[in-house]
Amino acid sequence: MENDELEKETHSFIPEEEKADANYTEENIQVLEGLEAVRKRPGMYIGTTSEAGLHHCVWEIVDNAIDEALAGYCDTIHVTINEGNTVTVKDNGRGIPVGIHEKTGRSAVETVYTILHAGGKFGEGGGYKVSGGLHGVGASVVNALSEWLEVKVHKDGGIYFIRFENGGHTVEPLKRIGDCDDSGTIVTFKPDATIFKDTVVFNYQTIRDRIRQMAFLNKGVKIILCDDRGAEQVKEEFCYAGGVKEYVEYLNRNKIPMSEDVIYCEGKEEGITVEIAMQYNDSYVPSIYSFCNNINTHDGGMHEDGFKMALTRVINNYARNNKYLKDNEESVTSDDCREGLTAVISIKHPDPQYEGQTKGKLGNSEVRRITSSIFGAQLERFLAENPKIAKLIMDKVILAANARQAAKAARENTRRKSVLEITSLPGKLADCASKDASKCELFIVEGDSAGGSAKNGRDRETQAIMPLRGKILNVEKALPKRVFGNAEIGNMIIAIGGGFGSDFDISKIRYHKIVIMTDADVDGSHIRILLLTFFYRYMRPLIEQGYVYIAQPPLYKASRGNKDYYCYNDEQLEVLKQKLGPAAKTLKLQRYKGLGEMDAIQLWETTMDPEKRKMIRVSLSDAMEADQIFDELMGDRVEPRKDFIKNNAKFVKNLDI
Ligand code: 0RA
Repeated sequence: MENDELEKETHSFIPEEEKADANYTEENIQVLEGLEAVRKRPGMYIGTTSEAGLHHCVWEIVDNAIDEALAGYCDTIHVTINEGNTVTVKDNGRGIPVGIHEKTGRSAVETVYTILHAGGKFGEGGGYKVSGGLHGVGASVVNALSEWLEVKVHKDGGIYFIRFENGGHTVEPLKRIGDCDDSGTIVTFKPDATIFKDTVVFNYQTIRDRIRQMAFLNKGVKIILCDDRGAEQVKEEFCYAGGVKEYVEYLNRNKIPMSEDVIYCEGKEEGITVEIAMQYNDSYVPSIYSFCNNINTHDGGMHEDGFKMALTRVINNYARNNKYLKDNEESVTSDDCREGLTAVISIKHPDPQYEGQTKGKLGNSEVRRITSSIFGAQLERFLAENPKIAKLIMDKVILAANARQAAKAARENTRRKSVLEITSLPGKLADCASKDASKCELFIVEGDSAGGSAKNGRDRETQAIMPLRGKILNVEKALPKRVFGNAEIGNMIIAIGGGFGSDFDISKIRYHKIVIMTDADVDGSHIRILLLTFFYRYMRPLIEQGYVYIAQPPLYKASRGNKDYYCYNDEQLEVLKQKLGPAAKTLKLQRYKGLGEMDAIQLWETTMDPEKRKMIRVSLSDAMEADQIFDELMGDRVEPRKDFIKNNAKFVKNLDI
């Protein structure tokens, strides 16, 4: 039928000029005005014309293929970054309809790519667009912002082709260029450099990360990513039969999961699909990621609320029914239930409403009830069927509840104390002279001996020293509860001066650099983990605003004659040896087992002197990244070795041998 219509157009007896006129309807004027509007204000449609906007174009085209997959007609998508910085997205779906569209008098393909509000809703049961993005205008927006764009459709035995240039102007109408026995759609576009002024170069990592996420969120869809720009083709394939379940395993890859099992549930009510996976790990931080129609709802919303409600309700019920909580004990809170929980909540909604300043919050109120009921029922069943895992969960949640109650008691204690002794700073603190917080640094130093060296070596004007006894490293597991019983931590809270928890007031802190200085061994890394976790949980703005640092003491001192070289890692030592050549044999090498082995002058020169020291700033800018960085800092195995190559290069340059 569609082919007949196509025939009609190409072989009609109406003279060419008249035909052009006849087709120059109001709709066609609207078309050009529509695409022109996109070019005038691209930001309205893709947010920005920076690198992010450039990539947004790729997401829009990929979204269309994903929609075809979600409709059940496509299982493989190829995304290729071509030489010359064009991108091709190929799917094996039904192919975009090629027949003449009733309203526009143009082929459906042309209509989709040129009319701003032509969604996927033509043809029977076209279905809704669930992959977020621009709700069906994506194709035309990308076309409007492209130097050129080509579409090939394989459908009903024919290959059809159309090309647009210069912001979506049809070069010539859709035409049949060959035969085929498969079906699908192939779109290639070249972003317009006059629109994307910052860059038109696609970033492989950016595309890879999003494609991987898309594959996690749309289970079973195989997405093959190729980068054909370099001398050697880069090719990666993403396909996850387990969907969000595998996503959670991936997110927990650097953590130690509480149990191998990932709790997974899926359901559909009132046309809304809900998919949730969760797994606890040995950390204290919740990592909950929610999505609606494959878009990250970073400010949560009704699906997240429904999930949290059900989680808290089901855990409390199970705890009471199975005597983990006694009748006279108070219920666990929602926060208690989320400590160390990694979860992915993904829903698909035909008509999502987004709220909030950045539209990152899902507002549809029915979603809360539906998510809560689907997830609640399946979690309840899981706990009943898996009592061993249920026990691990109950123990963890109740530990969190106890810790919270202990913290509350400690807070009340601290408050009472601070009223009485409001001016007294801890005796162990060697404070600095300056009262200008923006210039002041607090070094938290492992061990009294290193603390002594630090006190003697420091710049008294701006550097304060707070030694910590090694003992607190035992609190590793039962963290918050014992933390508050710990005098050292109490001293630290008073020294920093901004309070803690929900009362924490960053405007009151006494130092704008809090530097953790521990030995480069396992104990040192435990203390660092403890302190970081403590700051993250109880003084989070300190980390969020970049006030926390990790000092980098050297690992080796290598001496030759009267020259000393400090090496901060094994790689640097290797570089030094190579640089010295045969003379390396005469090096006297000292491996520092702890900060305590350095005298005051050495500690100042290598680790504390603002002119020479290297420090790592602990930054947790957004939750996703925070999680990753935290993993790196928390992991026993992976030391925070940033920009190793860069540091090394610098090191080599400064060597005057
Ligand atoms: C609407 C209806 C039909 C296919 C599509 C949309 C479709 C759109 C895109 C965009 C990228 N790839 C696509 N694949 C399919 C099916 C109409 C029919 O049954 O012939």
